[in-house]
Amino acid sequence: MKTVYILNGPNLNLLGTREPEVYGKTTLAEIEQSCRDFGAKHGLEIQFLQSNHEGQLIDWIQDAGKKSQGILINPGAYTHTSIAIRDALSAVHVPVIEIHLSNIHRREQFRHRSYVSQVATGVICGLGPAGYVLGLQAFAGLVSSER
Ligand code: CA2
Repeated sequence: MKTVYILNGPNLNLLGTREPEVYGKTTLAEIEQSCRDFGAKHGLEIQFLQSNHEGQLIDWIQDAGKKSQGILINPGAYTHTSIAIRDALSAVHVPVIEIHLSNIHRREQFRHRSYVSQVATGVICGLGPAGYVLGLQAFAGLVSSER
């Protein structure tokens, strides 16, 4: 079975509990469930993880490089600040999809720059929780076309 790591960065554990006008009412647990449902139907094993810590995310990216066929990552605010996460993603030899719930290009200027996009295979943003499953759909194609 093919494995996809779905990594979530800082504060995404708060989804659905605060700022629903920006991020909606869906919780991260509900997003995880829809990813697991999709994975079960399409033969993907899902490793769904969230951390508020940069180093932990980097450790998981390195694990994913060894143990998975793809990474779907919402790096949260580290998107806009972390060269370390960018370098970790750059070092793995699996496709990477960057995802954001909100359209970062419609928001504050400081969110327009992503260090991750340059090393991502693709980027999904602004489509809310549905973006996660869309990312997995892309992976189902990307993964099977590469093996
Ligand atoms: O739109 C996205 O998915 C973001 O990655 C979310 C990050 C933000 O820093 C990025 O610019 C765009 C923030 C995640 C924080 O999520 C919260 C959820 C509820 C309440 C507070 C924060």
